[in-house]
Parts: sequence; C-alpha cells; structure tokens
Amino acid sequence: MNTKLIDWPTFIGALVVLLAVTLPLILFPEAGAEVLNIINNFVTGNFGILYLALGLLAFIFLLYVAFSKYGKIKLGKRGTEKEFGSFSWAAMLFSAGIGASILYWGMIEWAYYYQGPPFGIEPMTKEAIEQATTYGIFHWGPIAWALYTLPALPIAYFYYVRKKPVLKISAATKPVIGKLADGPLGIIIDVLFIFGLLGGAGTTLALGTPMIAEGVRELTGIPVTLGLQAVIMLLCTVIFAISAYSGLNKGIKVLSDINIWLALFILAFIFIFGPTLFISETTFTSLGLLVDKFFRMATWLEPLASIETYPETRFPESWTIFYWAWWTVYAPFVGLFVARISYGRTIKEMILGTMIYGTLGSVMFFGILGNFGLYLQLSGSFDVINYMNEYGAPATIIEILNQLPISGFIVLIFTILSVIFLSTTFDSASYILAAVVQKRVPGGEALRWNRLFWAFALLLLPLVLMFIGDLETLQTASIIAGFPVMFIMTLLGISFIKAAGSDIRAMKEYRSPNIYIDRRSIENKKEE
Ligand code: NM2
Repeated sequence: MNTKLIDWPTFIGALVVLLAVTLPLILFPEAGAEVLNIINNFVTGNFGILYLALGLLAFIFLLYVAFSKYGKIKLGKRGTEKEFGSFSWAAMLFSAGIGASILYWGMIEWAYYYQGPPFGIEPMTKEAIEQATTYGIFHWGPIAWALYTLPALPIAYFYYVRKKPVLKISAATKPVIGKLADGPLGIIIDVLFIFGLLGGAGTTLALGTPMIAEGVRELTGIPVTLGLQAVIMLLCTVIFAISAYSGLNKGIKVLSDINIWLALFILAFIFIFGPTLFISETTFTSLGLLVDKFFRMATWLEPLASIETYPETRFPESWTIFYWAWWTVYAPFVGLFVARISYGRTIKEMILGTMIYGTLGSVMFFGILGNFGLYLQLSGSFDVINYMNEYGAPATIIEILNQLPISGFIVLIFTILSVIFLSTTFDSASYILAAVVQKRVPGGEALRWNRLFWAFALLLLPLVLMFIGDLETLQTASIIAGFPVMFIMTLLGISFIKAAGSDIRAMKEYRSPNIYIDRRSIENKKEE
C-alpha cells in the first residue's frame, strides 16, 4: 500500500470530522437527531437569506461572466477543437451532477407542494397545482445549475488556461487567499469541502435507498426492513466501489452511458404511454410560470412568519434553502468534473451549456415523471396523495409506476436505473475525494486503495442517517454541511475574476488583440 502520496493532514482531518459527526449519532441516536434539528432550525431560521442570496448572486454573476470579456476566454489553445460533442458533454455533466434523487423528487415533489404550497396559497387548489408543477423545475433549474458552474470557472481556468491543474479546492482559492492556501487554511477548506460532499451524498443515498428497496419489494416480495435497506446500500456501494476502482475510462464511462440510455427509455415510455398531451401542455405552461415568477421564487423567505399570527409554512426552509444547500455541497465536486470535460470550449459555452442543458434535463424529468403522477391524481385514477400519506413517498413512487402498461418490467428498469444513477454519482465522488487527499495524482488517477476507502466512507453517514432519520434529518445533513461551503463558493467566484482579470490586463499590455489567453506566451514575453 503506497502511502507516500497521501496528504495526511487533509486525509485525517476529513476522517476526524466524519467520525466526530457519525459516532455520537450512532451512540446517542435520539439526542443526536435532536441536536441536528436544533442546528438545522438555527441555521435555516437565521441564515436562510444567505443561501438564497448565494443562489441568486451566482446566477447573475455567471450571466455577467458569460457575456463579458471573460466569456470569450477559450479553455485551451487557439484553434483547439472541443474534446466532447455537445450531446456527450451534456450527458456526462448530467450523470455526474445528478443522482438517483431526480427519479425520487421528479416523481413525487409535486405532491408535497400540492399539499403545502408557498405564498400562502390554499393547499390542493388550482393555484397550488400551478406551484406544484413549477417549483420542482425551479429547484432543479437555472439557479441550481449556476451553483454547479461557479466552482468550475476557476478550476477550468487553471486547468486549461494557466495549465496548472487544480486537484484541490484550496488551490483554486489561491488568487484570493494567496500562500494561506498552502497552509492550515487550505487544509480547512479542503476538509470542509470533503465534509460537505459527505453530507450531500448522505442525503442522496439515504433518500435513494428506500426507493430502491420498494422496487425490490415489488419485484421479489421481500418486505422492506431496515436490514434490507442496509444490504441494498452496501450492494450499491460495492458496485460503485468496483467502478471507481476500475477508473474513469472504464467503470465510470460505461455506467454513464447505460445510465443515459435507460433514463431516456423510461422517460420516453412514460411520455408515450402516459397522458402525452397533459404532460406536454402542463410542462410547457410551467415554463412560462417559471419565467414569470422566477425572482419571486428566488427571494421568497416568508418574512411574515416571524409574526405570531401569521401561519408559518416553513416552505423556504424545507425546500429552497435546503435545495440551494444541497446543490452547493455538490458544487465543488461537480465543478472539478465539468472543468475536466470542457476542454476546447469557451467560458461562455461552458456556462450557458451547463445552465441550459442542465435545466432542460431537469425539465424533462420533472415534466414527464411529475406530471404523470399529477395526472393520475387529478383524473382520479390513482389517489397519489392518500397513498403517500399512508405508505410514504418511496412506496408511492413505485405504485405510480405500477399504473403503466407492462409495469413489472418498468419497475425493474426503474430500479436498475436508480442503482446506476446512484453509482455514477458516487463513483465520481469517491474518485474526487481520493484525489483531494493526495499530494499528487500521478497519471490523473488517485491510488486504488484510497479510492476504495472513500467509496466506503461515503456509506457511513447515510447508513446512520437512515436509521435515525425522517426526511427532515436527511435534509439537515446537506443544510449544515453546506453552510461553510457557501463561503468557499464565494472565494471561488472571486478567485476566477482575479486570476482571469490580471491575465487579461497582462495580455493587453502586450497589445494582443485576442481575448484567447495562453499564459506561457505572457511569461515568455516578459522574459524576452
Ligand atoms: N442535487 C442535484 O442525489 C443526487 O441526485 C445528487 C442532488 C444536488 C439536488 C445531487
């Protein structure tokens, strides 16, 4: 076992934080859950505004960067071709950034909004339906994808323009914090990033597993118990451990391809054999609502709730704040990935690509899966809401699928898809985590034992959460872990502007008419 390459302070720091959170939860589950809820209420109650502001600012900032001089910067040399065509680029982006959660929430999120709409709207009314069909797309839409793209900016810039590949998030903040990035502050940044990703992944795995377990129950008759769920979690971990072990080109790529084709199959099947017209019209209409209410949704914090007589919905805390935190904890990780696949694109193409393709992908899932369920509810053919309140969301998701023709086969494909969707997210996550705790990554691949280690470390928090938690506790993991990552995100945005800005100024001094920047040429000219 080669241990020389390991960056021990970061490795141990991350492990200590992970154990410091999970061990007390294992030993004192009830008190632990209560403490988590108290922290959650404190953070969302007092700092919710920060999460929402970060989302909105990231969105505006990225649009500004895309259409400014920075947007013209090419990631690569003059004349380089794009490494990946738009379809595979978008497919990889989606497979890495989105896990099984889109199957879960795409199917069922509307049912929560329908029963607990925002803006003081009466539950289960026509107005509530409008919110129900739009809010899911909003929470997986342009702001969410902007959060994902923000860290990709400095990382891609260092990779392909300055040609100094960044493996650690701390290194990408160097233009702002300077040498501190190489010292304890750098370690803290990396550890917080790792902790954030472990928290976000905890939410993902703890949500996805019960859904897979319900699929297995439907297919085999084995009743859903915590034991079954633990076995499923372990099996999924073994799959993504194998895939992470075999590396980027084999395991991860093969799974991503299968992932996209199976997902497209399920979506096409439901679209064609479900209520095609209703799905099309409702999705189209909700796009209009999204544009219409965009800023209202992006800023709604329910301020009157602090006044006692005003009935509180906790909608912002339960949804928008939670979502922005969840996207934030994944963002540096997805940023590393997006940067790597964007060789040959301009910054503008990278930004608009993630925001547009990402949002379109989400619209497809939410539009087709969600509106299918909504149709069953409204047409009276299956009372989704009642079923959900009685048997819970995971069982309802499978029961919605059961309303389709050849449903046994569809449930089978859906369950396999969920496992692969989880795996594609988790194997890239363990891959990146392993790289972050190494000093160097020869050949671009972290050590194998290290990759395996993180694959299993990712399992710890969700296992614990699942045993102690309800939905709120699961969401809490992302919200709390996302808090420090918000500040790292801000650093990353400023880093990009500082680095690119100073390079562009240097280019201008040498009267280069091109925005295309090759750092080496600047340095060579200086030496001449
Ligand atoms: N996000 C996209 O669980 C997953 O699907 C991974 C979830 C942040 C809501 C990411």
